[in-house]
Amino acid sequence: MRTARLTAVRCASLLALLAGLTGCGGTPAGPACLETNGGQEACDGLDNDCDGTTDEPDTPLCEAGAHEIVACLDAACQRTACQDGWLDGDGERATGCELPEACAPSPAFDFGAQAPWFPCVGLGPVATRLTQTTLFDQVDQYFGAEDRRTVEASAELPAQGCFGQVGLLLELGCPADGQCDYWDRTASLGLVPPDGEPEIELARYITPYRTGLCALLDVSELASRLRGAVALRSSVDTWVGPDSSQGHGWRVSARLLHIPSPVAAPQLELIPIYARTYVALGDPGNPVAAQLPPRSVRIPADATRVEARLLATGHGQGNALNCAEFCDLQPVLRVGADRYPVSTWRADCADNPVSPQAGTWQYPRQGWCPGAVVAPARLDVSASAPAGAEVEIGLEFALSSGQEYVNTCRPGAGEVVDGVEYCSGCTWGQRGCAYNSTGHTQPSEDVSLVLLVTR
Ligand SMILES: [Ca+2]
Ligand SMILES: [Ca+2]
Ligand SMILES: [Ca+2]
Repeated sequence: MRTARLTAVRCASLLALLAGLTGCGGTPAGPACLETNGGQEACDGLDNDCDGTTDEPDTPLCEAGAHEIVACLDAACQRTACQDGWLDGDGERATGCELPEACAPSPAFDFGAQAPWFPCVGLGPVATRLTQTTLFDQVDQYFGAEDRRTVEASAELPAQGCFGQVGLLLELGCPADGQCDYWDRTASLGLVPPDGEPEIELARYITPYRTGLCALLDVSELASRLRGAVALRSSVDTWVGPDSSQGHGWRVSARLLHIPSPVAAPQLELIPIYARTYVALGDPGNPVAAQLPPRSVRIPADATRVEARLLATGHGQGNALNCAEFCDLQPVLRVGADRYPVSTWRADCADNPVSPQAGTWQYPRQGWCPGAVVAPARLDVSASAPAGAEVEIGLEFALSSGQEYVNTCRPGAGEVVDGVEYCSGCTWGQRGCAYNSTGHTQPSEDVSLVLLVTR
């Protein structure tokens, strides 16, 4: 309770005061002041506590709604502003400033319209509303006295889950001296889970021969992991560096673009199955299952949909059928007893807008093109992965005809004559079985796999 009661307690004469003849302390008196609102100042145009000031601002007159700044103006409590970072999204006073600024609606961006090359294009009106977070900023990657093939970073992403889309802007440039690696290398950005789970491959791309690229990708399906503090890895499988004669490496930049929407992107539960793994193929003595053991996974009891997100690219040449870079070999996803062949062959490499390049960029390849991002395959496997069930998940590989691939052109597969091993079926007609680092390299598949669970 404020000190003011009837002002009369401090006055000589109550009657005189009521008559308006004299004021307190002998000052000329105005009309009599009677306490109102129990003597508590309120925002009502009255001097409720009779202290001579009406609706004095040093008194908390107005109660603020959610994230509001309010003031008593013209005898009424009014919102003068929303707190920083908040908006009145619904126009309703009762809900206050209920909308985080980051969640204010933005037009959606049509990432799919840029398939299959996903070049960097203007974001149009989307650009004004998105939140950008730098993951890597012109980071040099190379191999040499210092091994910078893999570099790590951390970032703080927006915490709120009100983003309708999450984009990835990837820029691959040449080192400062302009000397890009001469060769096409497999590269990826990985998300490192905090709890020792397998790394989640955010994006994979293949470097162009001796030039850079820029790609804009939709990674919204991973949105549930793209918030708050994250740890990241950038890997480029390069073997050149500052002292090399075939280019000096690469320079990597990447940013995440959180595009707001009151309707958040589905927060899929991600179950990482395989981090990016290099699997040797075509050798019955080294089966895939030994390199990539099947994993048993408990599907959440409230799962309504289970999808697989697979990244797979074939590498190696000079083998039987020129596998696995230049042959139509397929990953086959196994979920329980069911098998899902995935066609990865790309016959469109010659259409790549990242061209011309210095090498054989036009040739079709298994799952990739030089200078292009690798689009993940997304398969609905709900029918094979019922809610609550324990399901075994694995990867196999077969030729698109369904036949098993056996590389007859490999060390140990040939016939030894006078101490020299001779192979058959080699792409170039060569007889030697041994791998080298140029025209005859081990057939292999580079894979990563994550389950996306809708609950
Ligand atoms: Ca007052
Ligand atoms: Ca008042
Ligand atoms: Ca509101």
